[in-house]
Amino acid sequence: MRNVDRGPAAALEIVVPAHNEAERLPAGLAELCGRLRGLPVPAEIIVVDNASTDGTADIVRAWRDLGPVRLVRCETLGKGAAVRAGLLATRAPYAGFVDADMATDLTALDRVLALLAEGRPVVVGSRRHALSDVEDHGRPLRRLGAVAFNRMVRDLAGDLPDTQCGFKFFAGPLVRAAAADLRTTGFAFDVELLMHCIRRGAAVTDIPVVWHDRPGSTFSVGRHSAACLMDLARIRLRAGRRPATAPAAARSLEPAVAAGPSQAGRG
Ligand SMILES: Nc1nc2c(ncn2[C@@H]2O[C@H](COP(=O)(O)OP(=O)(O)O)[C@@H](O)[C@H]2O)c(=O)[nH]1
Ligand SMILES: [Mg+2]
Repeated sequence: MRNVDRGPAAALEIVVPAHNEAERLPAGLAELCGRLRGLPVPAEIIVVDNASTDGTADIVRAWRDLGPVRLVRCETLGKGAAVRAGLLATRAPYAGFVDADMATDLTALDRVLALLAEGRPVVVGSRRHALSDVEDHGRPLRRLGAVAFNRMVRDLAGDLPDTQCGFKFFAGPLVRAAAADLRTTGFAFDVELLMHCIRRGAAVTDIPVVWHDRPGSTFSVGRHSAACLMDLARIRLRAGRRPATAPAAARSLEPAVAAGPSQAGRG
């Protein structure tokens, strides 16, 4: 099969973890490829097929003629395991990950790139940023759970109000080192990944996002909450007594910049 001409080496690699995403992935890849074409630097996508049993891998193979997409297979189930495999396969100066449903509006990529180029080592989307525009159709239990979860992990994740947004970007060498240390395979992996970055002295910059409530979420409060709490307990045990936060401010506040055209703030 012919691959598209990849041109110059990618400055940014974006990991998309995908577990049985045959339905959502085509639209997601189309959106992401379209957005990458508008970026000021060459960028590539790495889809991590996370032990899928549907046509996820075939979709990615067919896509290689249409855009700069690589396929990595990860047999260990869990978003954390998939993101880790993808990040460890990156080589670019900047790397990050987004969810297959592209729920976070990709217009934020311009801001991400500008901040990374300025030398900010960790730039993450936050749905709880005062300037974020979050469309969330009544899932009060999940929202409440998210608030409680984020309070519990404040000391580990640099006081970030939203650790779970699937839109995080990093300096490449930093995140490859942090990913190598990552042990959490499930949904709580973001907390451990941020902790490993902060322990290396990196500040976290959170930015506003426009977030769309996309159907087909694979996270279930009922099925995944207990596992997340167990994972948190393990992260704490392994973290030991050392404070997780870097000596300097672990969270670096971004100046007030709007997330996009609509600015109905929800924090
Ligand atoms: N549930 C689940 N999702 C996974 C797994 N591995 C990778 N993923 C991916 O992790 C992302 C989770 O995003 P999503 O399903 O939209 O969950 P959300 O957090 O509710 O928006 C998707 O891209 C999934 O395909 C896994 O083992 N289980
Ligand atoms: Mg989603």
